Amino acid sequence: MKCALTFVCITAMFLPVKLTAETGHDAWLRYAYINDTVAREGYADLPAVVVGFANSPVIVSAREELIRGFRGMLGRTLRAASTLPNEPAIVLATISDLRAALPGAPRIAPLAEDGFQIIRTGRELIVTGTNDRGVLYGVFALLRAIELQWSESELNIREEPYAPVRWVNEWDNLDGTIERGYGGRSIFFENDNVRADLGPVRDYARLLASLGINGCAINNVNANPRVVSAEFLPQLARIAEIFRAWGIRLAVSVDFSSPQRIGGLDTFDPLDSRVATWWKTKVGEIYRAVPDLGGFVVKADSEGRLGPSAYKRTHADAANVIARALAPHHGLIFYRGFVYDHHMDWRNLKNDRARAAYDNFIKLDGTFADNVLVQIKHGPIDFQVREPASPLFGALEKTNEAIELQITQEYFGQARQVVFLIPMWKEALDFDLHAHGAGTPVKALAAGKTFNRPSGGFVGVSNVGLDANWFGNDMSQANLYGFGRLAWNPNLTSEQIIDEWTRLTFSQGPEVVKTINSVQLSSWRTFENYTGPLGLQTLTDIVGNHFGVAVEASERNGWGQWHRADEQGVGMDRTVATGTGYIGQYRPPVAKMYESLTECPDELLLFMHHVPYTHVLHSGKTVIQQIYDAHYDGAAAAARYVKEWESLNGRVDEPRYLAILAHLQYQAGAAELWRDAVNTWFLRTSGIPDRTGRAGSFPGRHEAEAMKLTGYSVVDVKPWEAASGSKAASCTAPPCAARMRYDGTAGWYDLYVRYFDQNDGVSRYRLLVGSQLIDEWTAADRFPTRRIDSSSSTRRIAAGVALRPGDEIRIEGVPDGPETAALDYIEIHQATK
Ligand code: GCW
Repeated sequence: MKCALTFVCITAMFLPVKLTAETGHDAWLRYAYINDTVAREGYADLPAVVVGFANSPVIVSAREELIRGFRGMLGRTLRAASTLPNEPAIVLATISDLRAALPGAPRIAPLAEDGFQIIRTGRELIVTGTNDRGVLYGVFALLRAIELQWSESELNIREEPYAPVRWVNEWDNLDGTIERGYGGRSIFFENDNVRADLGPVRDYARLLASLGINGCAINNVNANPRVVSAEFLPQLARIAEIFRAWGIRLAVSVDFSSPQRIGGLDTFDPLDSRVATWWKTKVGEIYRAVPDLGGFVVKADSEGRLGPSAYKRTHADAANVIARALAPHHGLIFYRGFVYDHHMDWRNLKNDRARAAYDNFIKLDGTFADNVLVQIKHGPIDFQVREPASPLFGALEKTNEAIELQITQEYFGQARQVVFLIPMWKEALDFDLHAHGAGTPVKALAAGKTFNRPSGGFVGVSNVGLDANWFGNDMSQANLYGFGRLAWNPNLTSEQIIDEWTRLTFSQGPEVVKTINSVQLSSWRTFENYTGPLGLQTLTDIVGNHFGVAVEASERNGWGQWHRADEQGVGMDRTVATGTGYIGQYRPPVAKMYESLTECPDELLLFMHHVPYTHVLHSGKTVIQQIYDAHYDGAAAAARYVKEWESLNGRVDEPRYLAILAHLQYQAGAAELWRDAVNTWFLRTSGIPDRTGRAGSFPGRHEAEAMKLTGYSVVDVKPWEAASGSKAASCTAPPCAARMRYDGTAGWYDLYVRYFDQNDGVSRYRLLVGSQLIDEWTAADRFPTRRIDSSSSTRRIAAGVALRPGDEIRIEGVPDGPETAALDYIEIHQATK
């Protein structure tokens, strides 16, 4: 029924819709009721019965999902049947079952494993696939299409996955913590056992299956060997059973020294026959408990993990001994290419961690068993804000590969900031490495297409936790969604992916879609601008929590994330001519581009070259000016996100609206902190002023250390750029107060208080003008530090305060435990509202 333009209709269009509060737990599978009557009625002709041929757990999941989706989106409960009824039906069947059950059904052209086809015949709606999984994927595609309001005729969909391997890894520890996880504790483990309640695992498996993800390694690559001990296997079997119903194969990370640590042998030498026998027996035992185990992930000789080097054996020796044990069971081993020396001499200008993966693996090409995949991080270092694609993808011709992408935002604000990673991954996936002439993008190499490999694909490090919304930030869910969509079809664009995600996760409302898409799509560039432009890498505390800013944390240590910024210049010289030779690991057309100062793209300049600050970029700006400007641009964009999000008040359900608003407000403050820290560092180090005069000048700012302090003492903050003026006021002898006299003109002002919220107490703050209490708050956020530094630095804005010359502005701090209600500064700005 079309809505004629009557008074009732017009009023109805503008009446605020009461939005149901949401937790984010259903992510993009909310199946929100389609309010648009016309769109909903478009599906009125769809059959009312769903028939699932075969009673396999996957087909049952598919049928139940369809019922759930229809009920939610269309308000109709489909009848479930196991044989064809006397009326039109939605038929769920594999291609072979379909032939038997519905001989008149159209012929389906051959499809790759896990592929599916949806066919609307005059009577039936058929969802078929090469296997049960394909049928399930078809159901999810159908439901997605309905939620996106495709027309009924568009429901004829045929898809095949780009690659056979579409896995996620979880870095969960058996004690329930998660390495680099920001969404709460493990959904799998607790107190060294598998959790009693696996409800969240079921919900997670459903999310993964909706994207076509078909494998999940559930424990940290820094593996506890106990995960494959005899007493643990029945526990793994419980998780495998849940995964099975969603077409997901369970996998585990194993410790390479297991034969010694849990096997009772005195060795784990991969060439020792006792070790080979141990792996065979152990693998047999595991497959008895989990017959469809996907396989193992192995991190060896990396960041302190034991590996084949202990016996002077190669990575191929190591991978193959386990591969031979897995092969009879069709198990795969993902051997991580993340192997490097973290004790490198930083003074040697020829040393280079970026070289490590290639140098370690190239000589082994062709020696790995067919069920080994070398799992390679997308860039040569470690998920930095900007890296080139790893040259190893283009170098291995006779080895299976998988690309490792990091969904969890370890180096991207740890779910406290919005960073949509898909545009970054797309750049890597689409980058042509010229491995076999032109036309060999990373995605084709990783999927095994270029060199016709038996296996290959995509691995995403996801690290979801028990938080209702999985990641600690609803916006971060877009990265898991995007990973899964790209693993299925890397030819999708970032724009397509975010548009689907926003509509499914929030709403079809044009303002919502436009605003969220634009924030997400620009967020990587924004984050790069204030955390590491020009290929500098992320200027974070790389030896600590990877969260706050610490420009020199990368230098003068063995970890090899050097940017070599000093008084004269900045950047790593990785050229063949004068540098580490890393660029020589690329095939000639790519190497030629990176080697040349004039051809190297600006955004990777400092990753490839060491240049003076006055070097002029393609944009016509000098390097130093670009550093300054990028930081101002990034901080301005982050501030805009808050305003843009505020325009959605009332258009997004309140709990998610408020939670995301709080993250964006934090992010805007963090971007400002990074801007000031990095720019001050470069200003001081280079001695070259910002030609716009912004860097180093902070209008309206009053340092806490310059205020009249009682109970507070002034402390040095380290690294020096982490606090404004390098100092903070820390409350050591309460009661504590910091006072200043306002001497500006009378008017309305916003007061920005920058303070430190350590994670070992809940301090309280009060902001007063004269004797009037303006604002009070507690420092109860979760930041990864106990120290007064850039990781604990955050800000509170008291907006719209009337100030008169002579007013006293006072902040009172009440410390709690070791947390000292510390203060950095107050800034007074003209009110914006
Ligand atoms: O990025 C680094 C992380 C480590 C991680 C390692 C890896 C699991 O900081 O926490 O260890 O990479 O990928 O193995």
